[in-house]
Amino acid sequence: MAFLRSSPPTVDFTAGHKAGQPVDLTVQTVGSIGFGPHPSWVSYLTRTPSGTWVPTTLWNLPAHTRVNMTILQYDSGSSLRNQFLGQVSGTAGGVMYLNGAPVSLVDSNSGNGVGHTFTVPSLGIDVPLVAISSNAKNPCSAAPCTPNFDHNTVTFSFTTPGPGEYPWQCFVPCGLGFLYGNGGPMQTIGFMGGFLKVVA
Ligand SMILES: [Cu+2]
Repeated sequence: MAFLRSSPPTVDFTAGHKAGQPVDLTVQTVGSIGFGPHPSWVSYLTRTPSGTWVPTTLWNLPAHTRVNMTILQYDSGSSLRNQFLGQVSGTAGGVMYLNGAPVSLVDSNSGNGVGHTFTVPSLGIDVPLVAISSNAKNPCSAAPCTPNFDHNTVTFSFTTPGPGEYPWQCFVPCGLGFLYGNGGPMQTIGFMGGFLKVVA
């Protein structure tokens, strides 16, 4: 019951924010978190403004503000079930940068496939996170992962809307061992989904 009642912390990106200034938001995706109540679960983690990695997917963000997002993607992947999710959408310029190169569409049936997506349905944001090879020489096995492990760096920007709570989630059924991959971490806040808590 303690677990059921508990909620992951919210990382605050509004403290000290000056109007008109962008917010830098860095997260990582890992194939297994390696600690806590579900060490084998796939997860996102968030880097706080002071540089600490926290297993959470909840963020306070200022309204009408550009968010410069970096996603460090340490997981392997597969083909998307719905190819529509391979289209980058809702980001500045309609692009993401994959290890520095602009990308607007990912064909997950070629290459390493897609590990996870960062998707905010109500804002039309979708970013497919290209996977590392399933034969990667130096995969990370427990979070927080450090950049010396194999990963892809995905960067993009978007602008927050007015105040409200906007759910986001991964749309890859990445909950291995659960029915159709959609249970466990896919249904648990702090792992493969969370909220943008946009405040005025
Ligand atoms: Cu996922």
